[in-house]
Amino acid sequence: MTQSTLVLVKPDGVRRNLIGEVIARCEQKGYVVSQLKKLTPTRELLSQHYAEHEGKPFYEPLMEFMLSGDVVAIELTGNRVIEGFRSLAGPTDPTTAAPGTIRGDLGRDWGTKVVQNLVHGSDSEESAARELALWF
Ligand code: D4T
Repeated sequence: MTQSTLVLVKPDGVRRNLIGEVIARCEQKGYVVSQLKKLTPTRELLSQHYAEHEGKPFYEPLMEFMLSGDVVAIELTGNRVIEGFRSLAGPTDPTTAAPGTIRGDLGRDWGTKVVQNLVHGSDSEESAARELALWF
């Protein structure tokens, strides 16, 4: 069951020159980069991407953060890649994400209103299909 997932290197990852590090971890795990692009996302694209979070206290800071610079969008492919990439990324909070994960090794709390956690990965097949259609 080959799957694809949407991986985003968020503006903090791009600013810190970690695009290659994120891609290297994906490729070393054995997943394949099927599509790749760097872009400045629009508010419209982000509001669709984060529709589930609209109205939450961290929504506006999240939008501002995601609009603060370029993002790299990646279609990553392989068997069970949706759960596989989320395992590589680690949990949302980089302070407690385990060492060995992208967020655990490379992220921390910077005291910002919204957590800056370097990457996004789709959380289900439905999300992956929806998000890949939005970004590619
Ligand atoms: P994404 O979607 O960006 O891969 O992150 P997660 O899957 O790990 O987390 P999410 O969708 O629940 O949250 C999106 C984004 O909002 C930030 N956030 C989230 C936050 O600052 N405070 C919070 O309480 C939550 C839940 C972090 C990621």
